[in-house]
This record gives sequence, structure tokens and C-alpha cells, in this order.
Amino acid sequence: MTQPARILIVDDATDNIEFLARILDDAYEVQIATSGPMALELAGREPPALILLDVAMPGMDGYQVLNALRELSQCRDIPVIFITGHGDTENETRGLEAGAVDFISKPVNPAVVRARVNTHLTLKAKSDQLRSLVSIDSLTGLTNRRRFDEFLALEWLHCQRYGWPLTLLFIDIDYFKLYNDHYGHLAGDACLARVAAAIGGQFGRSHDLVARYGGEEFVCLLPQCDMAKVRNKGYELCDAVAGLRIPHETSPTAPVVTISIGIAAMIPGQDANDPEALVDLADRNLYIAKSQGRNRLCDG
Ligand code: GH3
Ligand code: MG
Repeated sequence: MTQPARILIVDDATDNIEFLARILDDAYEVQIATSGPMALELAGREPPALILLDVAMPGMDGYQVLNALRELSQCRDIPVIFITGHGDTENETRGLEAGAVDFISKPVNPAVVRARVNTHLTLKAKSDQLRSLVSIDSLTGLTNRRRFDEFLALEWLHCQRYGWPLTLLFIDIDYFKLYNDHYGHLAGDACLARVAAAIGGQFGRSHDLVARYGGEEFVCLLPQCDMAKVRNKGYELCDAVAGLRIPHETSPTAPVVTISIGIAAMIPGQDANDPEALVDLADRNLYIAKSQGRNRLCDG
């Protein structure tokens, strides 16, 4: 059985929270926050499927919470429904303009709450599905994770059949959290796009694949490539990114944005039976490159 979706209810009035929770808790897992900062803390730690957000709260109001959520990459796409006062068209319009997907006005009607929550969860699931069907990552223009996983599985079998080695570079931007903290999330996005372009620009062979693996992680899959060449490529990638000279004042490694790389090479079927072993080894080597000081590569 699938897990019920988790809904975060944010309201400073506990009787409102209890009322909403009772409407929803038979069909959903309900989580509550009684202030904006508490909502951000909970959502940042484990993003809920949907948020019901009271507009008028002391301290941090609904708009401020919504803006702060949009700054967190893991929370950016969570549908937020505003809870507004009765007939409060000004807040309704402002909420929608600020990026809320809908609003519900007080006093809330249980059937309306259930219907709107259900509609927005369905819409979100559909848009997630559509996005994953597309194989390009929208921020960087590189291949996305889903396509990479498929390609890795195919290449693994292909190389296994011919006894060829398969090499993977696992790349991660150094101190990127500090970059976001210092320059802001939008600058972080722009930086990611530039780093991605610099990495992608270093590969010309049609059978090499460069992908965005996750947040600030990239992977390059290089079939039939010997270790000396791969190592050289790794150094070129580090140089290409540092050569962009994107300022990173708060990085303990360098005054500019740098990357670390973990390299793994295997002959499929001989060294391991599963492509996950290749990813794990590259990831372990990345961890070593990080612990040795970053802006470097490690091939184990
Ligand atoms: P390390 O050198 O050890 O890799 O440190 P780090 O700060 O890069 O690593 P950490 O995993 O702590 O932080 C990664 C950061 O990357 C946190 C997250 O907010 C940010 N990030 C992930 N995806 C995106 C994105 O799409 N855009 C922006 N701007 N930041 C992102
Ligand atoms: Mg990093």
C-alpha cells in the first residue's frame, strides 16, 4: 500500500489547526506548525506533499513563509494553499500572485478543503510525471538523472558483452551550500548552469554522457576509456570550472567556485555485477577527494 501524502498545516491558532487536521487526517498524514519559522524548519527537513498556510500570523506572515519556501530548492515546487479571512479578496489575489496555487477562505468548509487538497495533489503528481518523462534537466540543459540511470544500465550490459571497461566521474561543487548562503539561491542556480556548461563543453565523443545527477552533482559516463585519459579529463574539468573564475568568497578551498571528482572504472560482469557498484565506488572516491581538501580528484 502506498503511504498517505503528508500535508503540513500552518496556523498560529490551535483550534483552526485542529479543525483542519480533523478534516484531513483520515486520508492524509497531517503535520502541524504554529509559526512561520517552525513551518520552514519542518518543510526544509522533510518536504511535505502540500502546505495549507494561514496568511495572517504574528511575526512571519504567510507571504514571508511562501517567499522563504521558494528559496529552498527542495521546497520550491510544493503546492501551497492559502487560508484567508472571509471575503478577503486582497489577500486572495496577493497570495495567488505570490505563487500560492489556491486559497480557501474562513470559515472553512470541510468538503471544499478536501476537494481542493485532492485536486492540487493530483495536479502536482501529473506535472511531476510529465517532468520525469522528459530527459533534459531544465536548469542546466544536461541529461537528467532518469535518462542517465537508463543509459548506465544499457552501457553496463553493452560493455559486459564485449569485456570493455566503463568509467564514471562523479562531480560535486565544493562548498555550494556556502555559495547559496552568501550569494542567494538564484545566483546559485546561475552558477550551477555555468558549471554544467563548462563540464558539458569538455566532452566531444558522441558516446560519452554528461548528466546532472542531483542538486549540485554531475556525472560523466565514459565507455572504453583508459584510466590515464580519464584522469587527464578529470584535471581538465577541475581547471575548466576553476577557470570560469566565479567568485566564491566564503569557500575555504579557493576564492572561486571549484569542483571535486571521484573516478571509478570497472569491467562490468568481471569487477561487479551491478552498475550501482560503479556509482558507489565513484561516490566513495568523491568523498575521499573532499576529505583530502577538495578542488581535486581521487581514483581510489
Ligand atoms: P561539499 O564541498 O562537501 O560538497 O559541500 P556543499 O556545501 O557543496 O555540500 P552540501 O551537500 O552540504 O550542500 C549542497 C547544497 O547545494 C545545498 C543545496 O541547497 C544546494 N543545491 C542543491 N540543488 C540546488 C539547486 O538546484 N539550486 C541551488 N541554488 N542550490 C542547490
Ligand atoms: Mg557540494
